[in-house]
Amino acid sequence: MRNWTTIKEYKEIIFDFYNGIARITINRERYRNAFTPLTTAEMSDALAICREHSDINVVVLTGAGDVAFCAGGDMHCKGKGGYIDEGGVPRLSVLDVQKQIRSLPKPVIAAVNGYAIGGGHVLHVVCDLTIASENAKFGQTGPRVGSFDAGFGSSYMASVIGQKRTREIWFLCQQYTAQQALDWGLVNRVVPLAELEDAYVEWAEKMMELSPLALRMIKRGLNAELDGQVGIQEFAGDMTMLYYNLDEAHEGSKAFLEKRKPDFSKYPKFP
Ligand code: S0N
Repeated sequence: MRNWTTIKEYKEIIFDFYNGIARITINRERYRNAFTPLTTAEMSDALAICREHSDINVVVLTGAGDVAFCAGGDMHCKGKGGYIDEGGVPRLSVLDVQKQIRSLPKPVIAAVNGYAIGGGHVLHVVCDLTIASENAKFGQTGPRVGSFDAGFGSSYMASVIGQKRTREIWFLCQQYTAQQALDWGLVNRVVPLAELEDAYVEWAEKMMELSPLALRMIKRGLNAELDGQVGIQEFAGDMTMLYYNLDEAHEGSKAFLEKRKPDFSKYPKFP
């Protein structure tokens, strides 16, 4: 038994912490952890905290209970223009959560503890690593229930498992077992449900022994290849952050403030 402590109280997610790991648990077991606009707003808030806090090294995304990871958008909220929030505004805010997961400069593990369906399936796809329990089931249902995700839910999935398999998942709307998902490279590892927490804590702790900056740059590079100008912007942002750690970067601004010509000649130019 690990002692997870609450980071912040929410209504539809649990956000807790253990030994450098922040865990976001979608807490709507009654509806197979389908997300509402409030759930996604809370997830966005929690992910922003994960970005800011330097004592958080790895993030885990999972679902409450032992039946579902996430069954996608809550169809009770679906209205004209999106999922209707408490103020009556239609939203597609799970897309913001997807972007936050991909741009978070820390590894995100999806711990899939049951059904990962529809928008819930896409959530695990955009995570860096997926560990599934043996009872997990995977699939898209959009074309059956009147929705689709032609963004990361299709194009990024295709870069993970290939075009043919992605088309099969979307065009047939079938469910796949954890073993099938492992065979396709859709998940990294399958464990008994009772061992899921041990498995993601073990992987998180392994990653925490490695250079966080190295992992961050690898994530940025893998994203940049697929994300065009946005990916390059994020990659370049991190390069600028590193550059600002060099004396060379400060010579320019120091010279400006001292009203002299900058002297960059003393800084190394490696071949
Ligand atoms: C997950 C399934 C297979 C589980 O089956 P099981 O174990 O037999 O349970 P059920 O009896 O079916 O369910 C238990 C209760 O939970 C309710 N429920 C389940 N899923 C949902 C849901 N998605 N919305 C609302 N309620 C849900 C059931 O109704 C049941 O309630 P009661 O007891 O009152 O009958 C099975 O439940 C299943 O197939 N669920 C539906 C899964 C599905 O089709 N999900 C897709 C939903 N749509 C999306 O995710 C769209 C994607 C999307 O949202 C998006 C896409 C692009 C851009 C933006 C967005 C965005 O959302 O923002």
